[in-house]
Amino acid sequence: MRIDIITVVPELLESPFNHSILKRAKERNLLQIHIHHLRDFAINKYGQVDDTQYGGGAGMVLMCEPLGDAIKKLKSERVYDDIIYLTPDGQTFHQRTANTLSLKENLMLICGHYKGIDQRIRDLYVTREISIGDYVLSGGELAAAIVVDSVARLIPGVLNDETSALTDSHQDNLLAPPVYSRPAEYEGLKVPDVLLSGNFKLIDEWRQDQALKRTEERRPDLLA
Ligand code: 6GU
Repeated sequence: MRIDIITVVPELLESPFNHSILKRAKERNLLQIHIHHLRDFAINKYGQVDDTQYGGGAGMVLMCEPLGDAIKKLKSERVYDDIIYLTPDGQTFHQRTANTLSLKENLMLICGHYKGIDQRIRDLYVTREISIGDYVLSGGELAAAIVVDSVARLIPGVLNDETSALTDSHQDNLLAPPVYSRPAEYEGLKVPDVLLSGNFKLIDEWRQDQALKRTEERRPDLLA
């Protein structure tokens, strides 16, 4: 999978993709990430990429030409399955969205800033608009990092144990059950006996039961 990200703050995206699972995905050539600085497409020598909004009101808008030029250049180089705009007024991101996106070949992510991007860029080029939740971030970059992380780990071959993504929280609308590692007793708290029993049928049942209990307690909305 190839992911192109257009941003006015490329520094924000320097680290998130260079560690742990995403680093491995890139090393195995299962994932390529290319960051594009919108300022390289500025309309003048001052690096201008934003302007005040028509009709008045506070806040700047990322203007048409730089963003349009950046998108057109990338589109001339390959076919994109989705051109995604990260925005608090987009569709809320869910595990099922991550599952869908993990099957794509080429994705383009556009990070908004200030008041967002000119509506005509959305009308002309954007095929999907994503919000990561009902709160406001300063820009789309951290949201883009979250989307990329959740999608990349689902690409076949990225996780060592292929079944491991299937047992994540949210993968079947259930939260994950509790997990334990050594020692068998810590500060007086014991690992549940069933996990030490070696009876994998019982262990499976216990985990299912715990996942259901947790979901009922913490996120009953997932069961509705
Ligand atoms: Cl995608 N962008 C911004 N700026 N704020 C957000 C968001 C995205 N999702 C939730 N809040």
